Amino acid sequence: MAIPVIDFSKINGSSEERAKTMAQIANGCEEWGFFQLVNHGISEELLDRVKKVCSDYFKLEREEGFNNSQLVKSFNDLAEKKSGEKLENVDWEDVITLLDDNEWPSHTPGFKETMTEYRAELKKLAEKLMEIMDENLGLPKGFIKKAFNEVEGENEGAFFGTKVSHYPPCPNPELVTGLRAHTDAGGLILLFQDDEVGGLQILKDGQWIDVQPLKNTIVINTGDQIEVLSNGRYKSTWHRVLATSHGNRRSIASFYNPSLKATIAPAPQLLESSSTPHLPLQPYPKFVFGDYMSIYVQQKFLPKEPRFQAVSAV
Ligand SMILES: O=C(O)CCC(=O)C(=O)O
Ligand SMILES: [Fe+2]
Repeated sequence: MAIPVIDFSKINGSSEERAKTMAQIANGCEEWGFFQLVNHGISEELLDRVKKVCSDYFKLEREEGFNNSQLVKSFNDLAEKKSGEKLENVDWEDVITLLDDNEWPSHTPGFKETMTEYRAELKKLAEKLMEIMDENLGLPKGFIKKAFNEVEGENEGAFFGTKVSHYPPCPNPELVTGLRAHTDAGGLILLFQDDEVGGLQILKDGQWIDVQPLKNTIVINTGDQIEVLSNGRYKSTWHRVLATSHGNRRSIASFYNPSLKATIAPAPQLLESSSTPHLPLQPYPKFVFGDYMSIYVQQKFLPKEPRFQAVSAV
């Protein structure tokens, strides 16, 4: 079993090709919560530069710090004991999050320029995909974007962040997780994962299955806010990253999330059984996204349902 791989260029093809691609994306959203795009329109030349600057950045500015970190010390202590005990409540990863106005790493040539260009491209791709989801869900064009960007009729701007992660080789990968299992809090996530070193898995029908590395594809998944907005038609999917003993896995996840001030609720058009065949047993709440995030930071690695309940009580 492998997650769907979709040729995104066909969305601009003949009307049959477009309809088929729309249906593939609908299936990816409804049945998997994850799919991979090939021919997504981001140039190979840009992707090659992104890979280079991110790997250079880790080598030049992060690797030494990672090797001397408390995480690695605790891990080595535990591994020496040979008790078989796992290192809990931590992730074997090194992370930096980029926004447009962050302080940029200064010792890696081309990092800021390349990542700024990459982020702009990915944001456009996210907005295209959200329009496709609008159409597939029977919502007016621009509905999801508006829900994420607007606060009381004013454009507040969605939150668009990019998380650059490295999962360095781990001498005893059975004793720690690369990134513990979770669903993503936000809206749409666009992941550029390593060409070769795997480790990302999703939970599908009770089984963990690999998100197979495919060179220069973009993996798409939907977060908790799309689940709420779609009234449960598009569920956020559990995923995790396994640590590996070989290779330094690079992954770059861009998150198109609501503004922290945006109000999120199921779309009114999707509240009826005519539009949503499997109406949720427990109705989804209406809340301000910032309140959801306050709960999420405490409960990221726990099931989402208690988060939905907790935020409805805020
Ligand atoms: O590194 C990956 O492949 C996944 C990262 C991820 O799931 C996350 O940052 O939420
Ligand atoms: Fe995630």
